[in-house]
Amino acid sequence: MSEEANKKQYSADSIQALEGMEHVRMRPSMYIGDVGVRGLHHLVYEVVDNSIDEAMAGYCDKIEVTINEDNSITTEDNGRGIPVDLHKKEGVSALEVVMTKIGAGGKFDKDSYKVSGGLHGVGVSCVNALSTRLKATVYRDGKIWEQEYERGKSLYPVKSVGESKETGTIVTFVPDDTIFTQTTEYNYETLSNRMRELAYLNKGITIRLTDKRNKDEKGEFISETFHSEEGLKEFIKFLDGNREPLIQNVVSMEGEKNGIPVEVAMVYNTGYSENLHSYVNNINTHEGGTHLSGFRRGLTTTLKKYADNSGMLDKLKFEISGDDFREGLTAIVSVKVAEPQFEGQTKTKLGNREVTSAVSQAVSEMLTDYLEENPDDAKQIVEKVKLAAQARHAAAKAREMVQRKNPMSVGGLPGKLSDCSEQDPTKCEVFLVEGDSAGGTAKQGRDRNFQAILPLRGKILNVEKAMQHKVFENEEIKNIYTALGVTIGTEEDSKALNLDKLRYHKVVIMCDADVDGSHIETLILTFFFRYMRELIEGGHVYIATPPLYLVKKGAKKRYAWNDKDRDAINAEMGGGAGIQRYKGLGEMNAEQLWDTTMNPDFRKLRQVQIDNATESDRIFSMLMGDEVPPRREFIEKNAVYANIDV
Ligand code: 0RA
Repeated sequence: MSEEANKKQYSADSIQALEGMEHVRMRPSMYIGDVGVRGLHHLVYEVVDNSIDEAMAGYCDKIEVTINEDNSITTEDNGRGIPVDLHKKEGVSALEVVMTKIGAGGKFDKDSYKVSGGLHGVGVSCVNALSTRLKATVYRDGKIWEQEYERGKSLYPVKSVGESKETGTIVTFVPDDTIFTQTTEYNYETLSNRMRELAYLNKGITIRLTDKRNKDEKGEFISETFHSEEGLKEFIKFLDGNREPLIQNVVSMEGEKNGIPVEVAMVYNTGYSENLHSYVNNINTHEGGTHLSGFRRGLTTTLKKYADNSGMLDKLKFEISGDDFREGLTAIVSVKVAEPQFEGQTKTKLGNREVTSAVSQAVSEMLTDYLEENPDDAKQIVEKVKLAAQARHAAAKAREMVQRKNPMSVGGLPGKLSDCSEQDPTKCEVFLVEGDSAGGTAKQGRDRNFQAILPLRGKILNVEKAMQHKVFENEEIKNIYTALGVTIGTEEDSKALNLDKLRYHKVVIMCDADVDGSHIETLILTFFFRYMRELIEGGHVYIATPPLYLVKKGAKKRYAWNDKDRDAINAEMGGGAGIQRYKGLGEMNAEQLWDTTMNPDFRKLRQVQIDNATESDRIFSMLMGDEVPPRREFIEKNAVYANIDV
């Protein structure tokens, strides 16, 4: 190429690079999912993923993440350091290319083993584009190198600022508040859960998280160090620690099948729910996919074969179904796939066909060995499967009853439901209200055009501790199902939910603002989480927040949702206002309830989101399970539910 052509080529490429970075700023959601709390935290995961890649390639074993006082983030690792030599095509340092070119990603060498790379796999340049400032410091080739950027543009060429024998990369970034307009404040708990998860998924690495915004009693910064020697085996003990084990051992395996690294760990508990967690390249695949199918297949065939040979099921009069093998099962499946295909609504379902048989084989081998070596455990498991099959049989009957029309009500809807007149589900809301009396007030106060009311009598069943057929037989739960218009259960998966006919796109839980109210709220959320998770994931579940106080002076009346607002309003009114503390919904009249809690123009609805499904599972099993001490400890520590982010 002539020098002229060369120049032209270079500037053309750099324009493209610029466009790439501009595009990230123009359409950030395309790269990091959203620009809310999730997207903000995603920036950290993106950088840490690169460090994890280094660790998986065998070059790094320490990662430090720091939330700085100003909510900027610093990550530091002891990997090889981002290369700083001249990038021939771009004519600048490789570091600059990695930081400022979209799609340059991490490794240039196609053969290098790269399987991580974040949910969207967009690379650090994306973090750079979405930060007002970023500074990269690289320890490599005996020197310390540095470059800084402003909204993705380098401020000066990479320079050497000192000498060092160490290797590694330090990145500090300030999220751009013109992009993350909702908030730029990091949540320690959210980052802590993710770092813990990463440490379990990548054993041997030490990850330290420090929060420089807060100090503990000893005057030291809040900090945690995560490290796991046994990986998934320890992860599952952490996850299932609040449930009573059926067998004492963790069944686990780690290996490679058809070139795909597979890790599996499973335990059985005495409960009735099935808790499967699956990961692809450290990403939680909520929607499952081929690796999970492989796990199910391997589990079912192996256990079925064992059970048939044992003769323990000889007297059973009906077929065992796949579900029966998974009652009381908690399992984690983690695979590393070089070119993962993600499908599904939230792009968290693995599509790669070849993975199914790899996982299925791995599970069969692992389980066959285990059952042979542990006949007592094997017997316990088969007994449990048998019980599950019998219970399922009963549940199927109960479900038939739910779906058959209830003669007590009109048009198959529960008699207690006060429906709205609007028929378009996207415009409709249903309030699940604690108690008949508050239900009555809500019924008077609502806008009957689009708001329906379903009163619930007292506490609904704790589904965490109940067998499936008890859940389907429960009166209040039946009412919820039928009111929402969803169908539940199919042949192969009794928990599959059909949301096509969802009658209301907003489902609002409205309880008293007291201990009982929050308990009922948790019971309903547990039910949704275990049996209708898609409803939460679809963004349909909300929590109403009634005010805590009425502040009154003369003809002036204002509501307050917390103590601070109460005092501020009182001060605004010149002090000495009368203050009424609402203990429950029942103390408000219809008009007040409408004004404060139901009127879309003024109410404060909180949308329920699942931030980290694995951690949410652990929390629900703790909140609603048998073990009292961890629950008390948790409730004392957290006024709100940590990861069931409401
Ligand atoms: C490009 C190539 C190589 C490593 C990295 C990037 C890298 C990126 C980050 C981001 C945070 N920490 C990181 N560590 C490394 C390969 C380096 C080589 O071949 O020597």
